[in-house]
Amino acid sequence: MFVFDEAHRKVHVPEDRRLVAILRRRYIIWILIFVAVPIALAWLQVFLFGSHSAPVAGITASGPNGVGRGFPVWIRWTHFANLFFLFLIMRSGISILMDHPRLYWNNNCTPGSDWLRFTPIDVPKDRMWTAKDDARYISPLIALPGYRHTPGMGRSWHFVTDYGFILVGIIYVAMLFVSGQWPRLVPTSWAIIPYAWQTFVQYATLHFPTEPNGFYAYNALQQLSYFGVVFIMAPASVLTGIAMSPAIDNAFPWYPRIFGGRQGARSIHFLLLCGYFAFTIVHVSLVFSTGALRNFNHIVLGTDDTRSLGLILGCAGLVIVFVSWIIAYVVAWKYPRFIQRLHRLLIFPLERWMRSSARFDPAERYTRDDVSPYFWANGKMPVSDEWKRLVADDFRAYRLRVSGCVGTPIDLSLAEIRSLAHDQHVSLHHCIQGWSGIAQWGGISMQRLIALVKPWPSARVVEFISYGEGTFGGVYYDTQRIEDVMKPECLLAYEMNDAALPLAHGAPLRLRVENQLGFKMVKWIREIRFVESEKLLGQGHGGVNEDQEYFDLLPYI
Ligand SMILES: Nc1nc2c(c(=O)[nH]1)N[C@H]1C(S)=C(S)[C@@H](COP(=O)(O)O)O[C@H]1N2
Ligand SMILES: [Mo]
Repeated sequence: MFVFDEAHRKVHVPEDRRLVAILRRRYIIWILIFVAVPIALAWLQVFLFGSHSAPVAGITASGPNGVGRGFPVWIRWTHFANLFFLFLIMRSGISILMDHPRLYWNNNCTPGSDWLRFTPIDVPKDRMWTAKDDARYISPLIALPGYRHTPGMGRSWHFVTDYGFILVGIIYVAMLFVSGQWPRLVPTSWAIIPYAWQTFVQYATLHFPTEPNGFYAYNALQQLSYFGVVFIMAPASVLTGIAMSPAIDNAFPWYPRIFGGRQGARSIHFLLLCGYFAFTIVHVSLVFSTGALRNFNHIVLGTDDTRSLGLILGCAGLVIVFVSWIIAYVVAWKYPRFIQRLHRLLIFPLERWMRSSARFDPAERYTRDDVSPYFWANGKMPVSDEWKRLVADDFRAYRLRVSGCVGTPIDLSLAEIRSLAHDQHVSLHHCIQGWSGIAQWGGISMQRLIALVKPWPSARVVEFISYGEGTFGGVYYDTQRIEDVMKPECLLAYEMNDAALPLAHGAPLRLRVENQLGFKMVKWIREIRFVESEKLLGQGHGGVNEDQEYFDLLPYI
């Protein structure tokens, strides 16, 4: 196991490691209805009409090309590759989920409005309780990279393996159609529904249906569930994943609404995880209970016999999958920079395109009525004496310095900044941890500030330096590319929901940059500097979170 230093142990291995799942009663009832009612109906049907063993089999055997090709090599390898990637994705997804262990159907994430949570803690009302305080511990046996508050590495792994999953999916579906094997999965007649029901009745009443030989065709329920996983669940996972992107949501507000908003998409994304998990359990149980040797030979060797070679090689494949989890764990903790860089490399073309295309400019038009009643606060309040003096004096002595590679450095009081401009917008905030919230922000747009200071052409990056500290100490700072701060809605905010910016939310000044994740929006800004490259700052990765926690440099997604 990996050994942490003191600071990391406090964050990643807390004393309180309780993990509970609390589902609202209403949803327990819904689940019972969804599970129990069909089972009850199945029993009722058998009780009233007796059990029928037909007609469960074989409707897939009569596809247009006739089926009977068995499992060619591409099915067998994509099956394995899919298993390999899907499990890494599920494991890293669980790490990310635990960083905000609550699921909602509303964009606001108001405590108490969660439909499911994985924490025993009710959000305290009498003291500050940040989203980071709320993160839960998860064992690295279950999640990648596991422990508490590891969303940076979790995301890098999740995204790197996403490419594998999507590529395998595209190859598989393309081959399915090219080879004419698609009638195995795609129903061609509505008759499949009553057939699938009959099959379900048999399973539900503990009668195993007569199986068609799975090498050539599936029973109706099996076909429908494979169809569902490949053609509904997998695309839905990708689409709901995209709906959690700050750049997409603030450029195309209609898109997350398809899924019931940003948190609806997140909840569905989670339910799909549950779906894959449930599918895997049922699938594996049936593989073993309906002739393990033959089934393994089908999918591993592509032969229809009962040698034991398929089972042996199949188990070796499972060992490879298992070893991949251990390797992923070691890489996450020993070589996190490698996986952070790989993620950056893979996503860079997409990010560069999103940055350069005006289509992805934040354009969200929420209204004052949409503002969230509760807005999670995050991060560590500054503790320095300098800061405390400023607060005591209500920021009258505050000066914002803007300097570096600029033609006209400036040094302004808060009153001067307020008198310069009052730009305003209502936007949906996305934290890397998974929560969101809508607020109205007022301040001076970065476009105006840039016009004032006239950066040199060599200045490519803007550094925002805070009075506060990072999770593991050191000054909290982050950077933006000039192109991004020139986009609409990028503000230095001094107001939130028409009132002076509250201390917890970054007084006297904080950045708003609506096409990116929350950690880029430095609060309690002390100073702004224009520089040539983020590589010159800190450890060179673009911000305190990027340096210490392996967050992404350009989190548009
Ligand atoms: N100085 C400083 N700024 C910070 C942080 C921090 O820890 N310190 N946290 C960031 C994160 S992770 C988020 S999600 C937003 C949260 O803003 P809020 O507290 O107003 O919700 O602030 C960002 N700015
Ligand atoms: Mo965040």
